[in-house]
Amino acid sequence: MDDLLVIFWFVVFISSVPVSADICLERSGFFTPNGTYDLNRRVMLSSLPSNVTGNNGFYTTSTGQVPNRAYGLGMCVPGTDTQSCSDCIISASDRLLRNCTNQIEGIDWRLDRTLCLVRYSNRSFYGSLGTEILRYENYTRDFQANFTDLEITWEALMVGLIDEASSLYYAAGTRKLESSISHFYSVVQCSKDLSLQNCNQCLQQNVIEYRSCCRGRQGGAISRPSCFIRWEVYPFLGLFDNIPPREKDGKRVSKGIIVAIVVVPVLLLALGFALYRRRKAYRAFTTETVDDITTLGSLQYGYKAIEAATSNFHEDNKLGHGGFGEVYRGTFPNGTEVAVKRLSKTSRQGEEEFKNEVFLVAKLQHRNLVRLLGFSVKGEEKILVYEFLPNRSLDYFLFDPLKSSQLDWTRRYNIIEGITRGILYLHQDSRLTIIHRDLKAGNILLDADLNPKIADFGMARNFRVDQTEATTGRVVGTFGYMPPEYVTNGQFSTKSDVYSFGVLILEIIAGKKNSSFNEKDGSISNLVTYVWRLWNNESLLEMVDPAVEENYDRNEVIRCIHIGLLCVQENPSDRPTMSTVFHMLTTTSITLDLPHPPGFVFRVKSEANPLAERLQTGPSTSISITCVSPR
Ligand SMILES: *[C@@H]1O[C@H](CO)[C@@H](O)[C@H](O)[C@H]1NC(C)=O
Ligand SMILES: *[C@@H]1O[C@H](CO)[C@@H](O)[C@H](O)[C@H]1NC(C)=O
Ligand SMILES: *[C@@H]1O[C@H](CO)[C@@H](O)[C@H](O)[C@H]1NC(C)=O
Ligand SMILES: *[C@@H]1O[C@H](CO)[C@@H](O)[C@H](O)[C@H]1NC(C)=O
Ligand SMILES: *[C@@H]1O[C@H](CO)[C@@H](O)[C@H](O)[C@H]1NC(C)=O
Ligand SMILES: CC(=O)N[C@H]1CO[C@H](CO)[C@@H](O)[C@@H]1O
Repeated sequence: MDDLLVIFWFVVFISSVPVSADICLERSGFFTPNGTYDLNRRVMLSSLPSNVTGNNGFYTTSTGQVPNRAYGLGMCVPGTDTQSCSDCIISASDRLLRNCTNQIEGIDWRLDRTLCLVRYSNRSFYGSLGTEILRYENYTRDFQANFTDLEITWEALMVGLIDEASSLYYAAGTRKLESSISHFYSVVQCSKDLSLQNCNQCLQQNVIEYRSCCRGRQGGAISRPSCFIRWEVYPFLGLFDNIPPREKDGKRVSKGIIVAIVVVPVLLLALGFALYRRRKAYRAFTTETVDDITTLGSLQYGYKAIEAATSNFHEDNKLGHGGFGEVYRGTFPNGTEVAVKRLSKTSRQGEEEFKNEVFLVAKLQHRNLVRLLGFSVKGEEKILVYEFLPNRSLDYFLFDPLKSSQLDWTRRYNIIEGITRGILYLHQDSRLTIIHRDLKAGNILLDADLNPKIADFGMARNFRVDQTEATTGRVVGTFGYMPPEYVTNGQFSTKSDVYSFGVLILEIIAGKKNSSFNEKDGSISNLVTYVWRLWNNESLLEMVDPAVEENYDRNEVIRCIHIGLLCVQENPSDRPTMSTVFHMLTTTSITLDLPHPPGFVFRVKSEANPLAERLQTGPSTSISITCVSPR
């Protein structure tokens, strides 16, 4: 019975012609501006932000008396923090008020730091399935990839997400293409006033719409009054932070089934969906549930427990010296291993400020960032507890003649891509703009499978989105990775991280440190300059680490070096943003600009300790630095 119903719905849908109504629905009629209905609508919309955030992200309400009563609905995707949800609802309401000056009904699926929905009408629409298309965005760029692979991947991802949304109203997930390193990222959401069955139907209609409007497109969105989908080839809006990719899991669903879904006509497809819903085979796609907002209390570790785990900070447990203090290995009684960072006591940060910062950083979760598990404070002593990664850091492999051969080109490429994703998340997708300020091989940790995870982020300072550049009186960073504008003027922005990232790419390819690189004849004393000279001589591949052997895709390597050179350009505004870098890496059809000469920095003198690489803050550090740009 269920199955027949689904097919029925598909037939109904196919015969209906989509109407593109955007956000103001004209079919419901018009009202007189400044009249009673308009007033009720405004009052109702202004009450939504607080009521939606106060009610778990979903709220319906109405204001005024029939016939001028205004009905409303507001919703944010699960896991959105209060501020972002409230901002998004306000932004959607504002747009509705601005654009729908006299339309009785309006609906806005808004993407503004998160995904939310605001809807108003003069009738009670709750529970009824609205299937006309409000809008579809059909991004102009075609995907330059194996088309079959692309279709199979897209549909398999959607099938899994729709199945999941059929019990939760919402799902976000990602799936890798077989034939490329790109992933599809997608979010599907139903309005929560619907029945789950209607939710399923509405979303399936979007899949069908996709086939007529948007096949082969890199990104797009389809909205109806009752549901919404969007997909991209990059993670957007921080909605994927806690979601593992599906490439491995996906294999459990037989390829034959997926191919059938792509090829067979729509009716069979509907049947397929219905049957699949029965079989629990789809659990293969289920994503992990998103963490709820962690409370500060649950992040706090007892100081005694930390002391015990590290045998009272015993030398034998010392892992090294990180950005702001010493790092120890700790083992809790249940066997859990952690990395414990004992912050230098010189930091003048107060306890409240420290806790706030920990709270913010603990919310940054991404598979390419080292996870902060918690903290501990006792008097002057401040401690951070991180996940423990067994494979130490990238520099340990990269600059060691014996270990570097473990990093073949595929691994190095995977590391470059992972670092890109991690920084992109910090810069743009984490709801705060976080500038790392000390990206370097030593701050890239490797997990058991040699996947990169960025360490030491976020504790320095964080920024609201509107604050993209700031100046600092103190220079914190590492020689060889610092961009010229930072060293000379103390200016830093996301483009400073891009510079350090460029150096890092070149180091990963060359297997050599930028700062201690020397040409045999002594003419060149850093890697960036050397690569720049090879670029001009068109002999780029000479720089590739001999440990990689001949086992690599020449075009891929050249493209990475090219991207590296674009990132280290002297003028920050010439450097690409991390999202551009990500696109350049994942979409080979994008033509890259020619790089301008790099800006770089070298040390003229440093008396105290010529080998000291780190320039930590402190009254005794005196530096003298010159910036030159080679011609
Ligand atoms: C509605 O009221 C606003 C301010 O009260 C006024 O500026 C606007 O002209 C009015 N619009 C109409 C159509 O009366
Ligand atoms: C809102 O109205 C403006 C001006 O009429 C228009 O340019 C814009 O596309 C509209 N936006 C939406 C989402 O309807
Ligand atoms: C909503 O407004 C339209 C157009 O004025 C009207 O025909 C309809 O009856 C109204 N609906 C309700 C429930 O008042
Ligand atoms: C495209 O991908 C499919 C499925 O992954 C594969 O069977 C086919 O050989 C690929 N075709 C090309 C031209 O790479
Ligand atoms: C969307 O893209 C397809 C090509 O894939 C094109 O045929 C269609 O006209 C586009 N639709 C819109 C609304 O741009
Ligand atoms: C249930 C609920 O939270 N209602 C609130 C909705 O918003 C208005 C105005 O902000 C409040 O007065 C209500 O208490």
